[in-house]
Amino acid sequence: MDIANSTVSMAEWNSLIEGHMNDDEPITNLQDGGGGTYDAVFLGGGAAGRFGAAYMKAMGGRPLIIDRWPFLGGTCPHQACVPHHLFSESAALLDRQRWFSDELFFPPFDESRASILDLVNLFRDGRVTAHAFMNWQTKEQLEVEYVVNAPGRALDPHTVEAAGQTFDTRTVVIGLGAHQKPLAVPGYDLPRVFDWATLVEDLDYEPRRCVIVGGSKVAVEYGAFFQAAGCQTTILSRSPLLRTPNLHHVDEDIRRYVVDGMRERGVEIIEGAQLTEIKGSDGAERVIATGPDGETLEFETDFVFNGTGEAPNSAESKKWLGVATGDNDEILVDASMRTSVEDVYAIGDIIGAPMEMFKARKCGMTAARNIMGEPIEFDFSEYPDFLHTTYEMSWVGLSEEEARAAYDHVVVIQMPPKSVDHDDIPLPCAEGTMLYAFAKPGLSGFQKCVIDGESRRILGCHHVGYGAKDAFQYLDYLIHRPEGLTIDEMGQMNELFLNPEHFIQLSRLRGGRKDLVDL
Ligand code: KPC
Repeated sequence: MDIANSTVSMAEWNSLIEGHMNDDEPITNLQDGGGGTYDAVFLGGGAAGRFGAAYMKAMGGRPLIIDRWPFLGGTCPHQACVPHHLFSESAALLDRQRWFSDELFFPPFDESRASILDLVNLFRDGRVTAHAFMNWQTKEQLEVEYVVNAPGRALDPHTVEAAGQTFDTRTVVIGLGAHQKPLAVPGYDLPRVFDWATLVEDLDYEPRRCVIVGGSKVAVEYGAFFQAAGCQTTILSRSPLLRTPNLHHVDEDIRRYVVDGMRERGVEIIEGAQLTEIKGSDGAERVIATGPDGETLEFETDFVFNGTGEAPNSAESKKWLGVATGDNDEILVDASMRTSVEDVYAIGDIIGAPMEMFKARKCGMTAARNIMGEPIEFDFSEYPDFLHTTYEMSWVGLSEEEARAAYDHVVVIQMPPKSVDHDDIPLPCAEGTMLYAFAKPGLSGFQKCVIDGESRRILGCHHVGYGAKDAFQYLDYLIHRPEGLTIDEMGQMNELFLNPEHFIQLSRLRGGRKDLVDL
């Protein structure tokens, strides 16, 4: 189907995408029928490819995106970030309803109305609108050419095939993403074993008893949601929760607040556990694991969730083009996103961790700029991070432990202060925690700012609550500038009171001292 010369409205895109979800008719948006030479063909129209192509077009280049799905945007709006945010926001609301059941204006909490399936269905029924927007924006506003609902294949670094035609290009940019690795135990493929993708594709019953495997973001985020939605959840983690290799700078106090809070809400967390088998006659019914002391553990279940790591989708690109890959199948690139093969670039999740949105999009931009003759490097070794439990947890820079290992005079400003029991202090409080602050102070969150007492520079910021994530994007930029950000500069900022992380006002309370001390 050729749409190059028609304006497709958002509403029309909705039905066009729905209609093509289960067929393989390509949808083409090509200038000159795809003739001539492109500056880059982006294989994969997820966040990395879409942003790379948009940036290249904006620079005056000619990009082409090819994607196997009938929409652009990739897994984010289809199976990953967007449903995750819907579920996490629901978890936070459910959590508040539970704590305030039959108090104030809250009705008695009715667990029968808290349904994972309802929320999955809500997402499934609504996700096409985000897909429609991606297609509409990319064509009408960004003026980028694309072929969707057709897998692409690189024949060599200058020729790509898709939808029955070949395209000439100066470069190929591979952004084909990653997939969930299956659990490496017998029973991994039984019905009722899910991951973040199959959850939204296949769930057709209300889960009651969940076992999650994994100890990082996905395990914690989905575990908190399942529990809040009334599904009794056990998390089996080899390492302490949130102490996994791909997760850096998690402060121990913050981690404990979050993990203890999950336990208090009923999540069973077993650290040092190793999954050995999933059993069941026509679907997962029992999970067998080895416990921290070598004991055998057994759990009844109707819902196993694989929250372990993902693997890059690099096999085909390796076969087509011979690009070099690393130990985890990631395509190896330099800081300009160049692979081992001349004129071939790789971007996003396919180059390995961190598999985060900022990295995907900036990889795309970096490749585009280099291809367009603007040499630039992208270092993503330091970045702000976040996750959700029934709270939002945000962090950037060094944890207190990391700072103490690297600096002689570390000063910590935190809320609640180290010496005060959280049940005795209704702080921090702001958006989303005001009711907790007044009725259940211990639930009002946790925050910490780590400072080098000598240079007075802020080394790290950590927050559990709601609404602080935005600030951490800017804090990341400020503290990682060559000149950094001092407590004195923080104290000069204009707070929008009550601001969720309270960092500005607390810096102002301490900034007058020449010899900085904890607060
Ligand atoms: C609406 C939204 O930003 C979530 S989907 C993101 C896909 S993309 O814009 O291509 O990074």
